[in-house]
Amino acid sequence: MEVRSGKTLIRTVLGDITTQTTEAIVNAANSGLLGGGGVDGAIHRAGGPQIMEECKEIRARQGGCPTGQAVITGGGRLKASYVIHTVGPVWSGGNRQEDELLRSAYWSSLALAREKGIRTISFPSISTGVYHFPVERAARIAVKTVLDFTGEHDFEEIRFVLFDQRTYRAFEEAIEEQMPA
Ligand code: AR6
Repeated sequence: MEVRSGKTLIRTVLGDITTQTTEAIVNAANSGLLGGGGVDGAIHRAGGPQIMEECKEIRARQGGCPTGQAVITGGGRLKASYVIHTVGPVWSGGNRQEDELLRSAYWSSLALAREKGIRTISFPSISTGVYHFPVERAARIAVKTVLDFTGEHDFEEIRFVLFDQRTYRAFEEAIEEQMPA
């Protein structure tokens, strides 16, 4: 589906984020920045070792990436020129600032992209895999954060790339809910 928020095109796509042609793709990383499973593993496999080299430099410089924040590397062999690595919260019942930290992961990624002059960006569904954040709740937060950000700043396109039908539906429903026709 495609909608507009101000000048920004917001799209949902069912698919694999590693093949997207937006200038940047976002990685659902962990604070250590040393790779892992899920979308993180897929991005490092597809992008090759250069991305990990840059992650290690960031680790050496600043000791990783706290939950809710974001860092940027090149895209290695990916079509995307940049990977923005953000760290979503691990779900532990909802009383440990999980909502705020998830919002912050999306917001920090968008702020960093804007700082770098990036105009098109793809997001996966942060925290809803290994980190077990409930997907409908996460989708509402993701969409709200993108709508709030694009209320202040334009992108050309912000794309949500969802890996399975249930997640795809959750994002579509969140958009329908928050952008009544
Ligand atoms: N393209 C798009 N989405 C994908 C892809 C892909 N190629 N592969 C998986 N997903 P997860 P998290 C979806 O677990 O919950 C890692 O080990 C997946 O189906 O990747 O934030 C990191 O190193 C789900 O909908 O991220 C961290 O330790 C979504 O991406 C930890 O997992 C997020 O699932 C982060 O966990």
